[in-house]
Amino acid sequence: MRQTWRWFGPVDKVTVADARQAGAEAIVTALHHIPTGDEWPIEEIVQRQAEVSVLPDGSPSGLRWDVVESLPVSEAIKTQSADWRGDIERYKKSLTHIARSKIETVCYNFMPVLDWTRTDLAAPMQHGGTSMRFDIYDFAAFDIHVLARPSALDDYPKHVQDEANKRADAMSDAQIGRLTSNIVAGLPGAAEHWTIATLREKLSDYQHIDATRMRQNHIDFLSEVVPYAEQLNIRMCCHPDDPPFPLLGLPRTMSTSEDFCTVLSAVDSPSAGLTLCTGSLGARPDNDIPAMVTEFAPRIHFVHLRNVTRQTEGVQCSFFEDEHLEGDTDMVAVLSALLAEESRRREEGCADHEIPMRPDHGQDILSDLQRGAQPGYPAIGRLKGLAELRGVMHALTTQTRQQAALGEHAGGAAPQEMRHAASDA
Ligand code: DNO
Repeated sequence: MRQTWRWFGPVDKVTVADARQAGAEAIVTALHHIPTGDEWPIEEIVQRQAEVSVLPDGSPSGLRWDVVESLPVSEAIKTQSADWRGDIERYKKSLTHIARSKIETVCYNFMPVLDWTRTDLAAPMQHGGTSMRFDIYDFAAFDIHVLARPSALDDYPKHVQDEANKRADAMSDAQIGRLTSNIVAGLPGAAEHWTIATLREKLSDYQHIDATRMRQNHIDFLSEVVPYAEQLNIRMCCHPDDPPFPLLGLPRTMSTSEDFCTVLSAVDSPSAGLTLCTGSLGARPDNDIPAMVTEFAPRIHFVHLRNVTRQTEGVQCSFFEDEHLEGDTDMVAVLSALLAEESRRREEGCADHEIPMRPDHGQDILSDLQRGAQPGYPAIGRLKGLAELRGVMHALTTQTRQQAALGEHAGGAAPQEMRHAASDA
């Protein structure tokens, strides 16, 4: 797999030089300063490519911009309101410019209003570092008491409401302020940043949009954009909802295998695919991620690898971002399935046989605790995650290669998947 690294551009306190030392082979970035819905001018793409390719002393970094994460989809497109058709035209123009710049993979999401959401950005871990958490009780306390959404109570079971009430009573103004800003201000990479007032307005735009309508709007968007992306040789890949369940009464429709199946079979093109994010999908007990890799294999165009530990029962749960090989997802099984898919593609001679992956998020450890990089995107925590994942990939590839060699030595035909892995060597 191609080991990539997310970089937020020149404002990022973790530099391209840091990414290189972490062993990254390519960069994932976006033109985060361009407002959602506007066209990405080719000159700006080219400029960002140049920023990726050189180090501060002017020497080449050896890295290139590999994946766009994200080309955001506007709220107008998600709700099919205002100038959504104009936004689609501008989206296509941006795709044209991205393709001309020789970038082939474009990640996006179709989450309504909020992108990824956490309640705590720096929860203390036993080892002395910090990590991000989503706490369903704190989230409900925000929804019921701070946002004061009229139908909030309908969305939480009684025991969650009771605990949320207690928490809201016990929170200081500073704690309420921090919780509110964590939820509404937008985490790194989020295309939109709200206040309580603008969030309320946005929620009202979704009054008549249920999950079925939301899914259809997504399919309509892809039906317009994907045939065009196909001509440009661009692979679009939708990031799952994070967390993978409805928030604030909004429909989240890219949370499960069934969700992906509905959309990807309605728009059945290799240019419509998914960003397999183990951390997002893993926050739901009913998502079997290794099985999802096998189910969607040819449509996986980009991979985010991280792990979460769920801390409460049920679909709407609390969780924290664990170390990359800890947590509830069997990362070895996920990587094994992904490597098998890469081997299959290689055997078939696919040009895109190597799947770009990145170590998604990281805990803040060591000097991360002083550096103050973007929440979830520290240097050392991600470097550690990438090193661990690289170790697993190396072990799996070596083992399959050795088994295949043994099989050949014994004169027997190597089983199919061994031959796949052997051809990777
Ligand atoms: C969080 C990220 C997401 C992702 C978008 C893709 O860390 O994985 O913000 O970039 O949802 O559109």
